[in-house]
Amino acid sequence: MRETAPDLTRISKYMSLILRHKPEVIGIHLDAHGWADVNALLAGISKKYSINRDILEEIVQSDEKQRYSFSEDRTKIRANQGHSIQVDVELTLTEPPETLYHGTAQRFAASIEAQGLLPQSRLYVHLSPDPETAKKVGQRHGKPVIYLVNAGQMQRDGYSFYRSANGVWLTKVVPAIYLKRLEDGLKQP
Ligand code: HQG
Repeated sequence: MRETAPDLTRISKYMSLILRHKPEVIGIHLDAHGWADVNALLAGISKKYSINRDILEEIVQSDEKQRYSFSEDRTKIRANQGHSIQVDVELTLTEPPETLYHGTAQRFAASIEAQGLLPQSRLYVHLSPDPETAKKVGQRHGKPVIYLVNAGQMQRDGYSFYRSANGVWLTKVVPAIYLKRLEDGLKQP
């Protein structure tokens, strides 16, 4: 195991903050498509963490959720999804599978069952392709609860779905009628 591994995680979290939420923390800005200049990003991060082009390449390549992409000429970088700031990362409108999943914490369940899923601070509601991934997402917030999302019916009813470059499903809102709580862990009804 490399000595620097924990630092890479810390730098990656800082990159998520910069590239999804607050580019101003290092005094840079994102363009309309969410791109940041790689050199400006490196200069900004290096005030806090030791980083260079090779380390950045390693973070992008080894990220377990493939959170970041370089532009074709590799002069720019952006987060693939998860933004709270208004950028257009050129998501592809994609036909969803019949069922998608959303993992959340038990304490949000009553509100979700009343209001449906809302994007909260992000631009989209994030949905997972399988219940195991949804469970991990839910666990970030507390005791996990998983919802089945009737994505096929939503699409037939006119809702749009997008798949990010790293395989996360995104949609603007999920009204409560399309949600079904998985009562028993990961067992499907
Ligand atoms: C909840 C991670 C009350 C929602 C993950 C969630 C994901 C409501 C929380 C990505 C609600 C927002 C996004 C309502 C939704 N009432 N609570 N009506 N509607 N909520 O972190 O989906 O590791 O913004 O259930 O893997 O948890 O960062 O969204 O619990 O892909 O790359 O409001 O972030 O990726 O929380 O996670 P978040 P999320 P990264």
